[in-house]
Amino acid sequence: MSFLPISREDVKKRGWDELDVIFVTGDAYIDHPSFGIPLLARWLEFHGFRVGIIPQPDWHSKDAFMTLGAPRLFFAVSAGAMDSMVAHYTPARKLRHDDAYTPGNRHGARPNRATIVYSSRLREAFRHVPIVVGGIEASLRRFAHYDFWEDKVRRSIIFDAKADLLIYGMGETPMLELATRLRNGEAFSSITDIRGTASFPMLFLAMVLFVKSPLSQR
Ligand code: B12
Repeated sequence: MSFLPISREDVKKRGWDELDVIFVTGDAYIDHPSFGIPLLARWLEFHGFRVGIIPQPDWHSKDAFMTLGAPRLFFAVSAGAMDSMVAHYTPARKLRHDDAYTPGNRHGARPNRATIVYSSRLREAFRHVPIVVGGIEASLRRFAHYDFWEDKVRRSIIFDAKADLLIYGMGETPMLELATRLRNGEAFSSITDIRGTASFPMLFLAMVLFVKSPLSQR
């Protein structure tokens, strides 16, 4: 079985002119089912979707995020198998000097808070293409949450990432439903009812209701 496309040449070799879903990840592309991104990409491929992966893009500009063009359905973004802050620092806030999910065990191939950084670059490159975030970094930050690194409560990551949808926990079922419904012609903005997802409008509404409620005055 050949690797999934990571370049335009790979896309052409498969006889495709565009991709349906493009994954962006903070890990190297390791084609093994113990890694969430390749697992989900293979899962969509199995169901007939054309998928590609951009592993560990250089986040200093939008160029690396444009290597596969714009996907027909959406970008799927993850910091990797581990939270990027956990990958970079020990609980004592000391810098880790290696990274097991980077070739050569090298440190520094992903940014801090990679989900936010990658999504922002994608927004810069493709303003109107939907962005779905997932994996452990996004899942644990789906609502307002205590952030150990800044010692403060931060809002849902969906706002900082400027993403359209957040899939939390295991991604297989919600992602397949999302891709299938989009393929069948539903508009992205109307899909707010998939179990295991949190959408931008719903979270925004929840935030406004909370701010106006007596609970927030305590
Ligand atoms: C197996 C495992 C290990 C193994 C890894 C073996 C290997 N080579 O893969 C070993 C024992 C080596 C290990 C080590 C460590 N681990 Co560990 N490990 C796990 C464990 C138990 C399972 C991870 C796994 O393989 N999952 C299977 C994959 C397929 O699932 P997944 O990555 O979660 O992906 C799913 C979803 O997240 C989602 N998804 C993923 N990506 C995306 C992307 C999008 C766009 C979407 C929509 C969805 C999505 O869909 C996927 C499929 O359902 C988890 C706990 C857990 N139950 O998840 C901890 C866990 C990942 N480990 C953790 C930690 C802290 C560590 C260590 C740092 C511990 C230490 N102090 O040394 C080290 C770091 C290793 C390193 N990289 O250097 C933490 C990470 C915490 C965090 N906030 O990031 C976890 C969550 C445990 C915990 N609760 O504390 N670990």
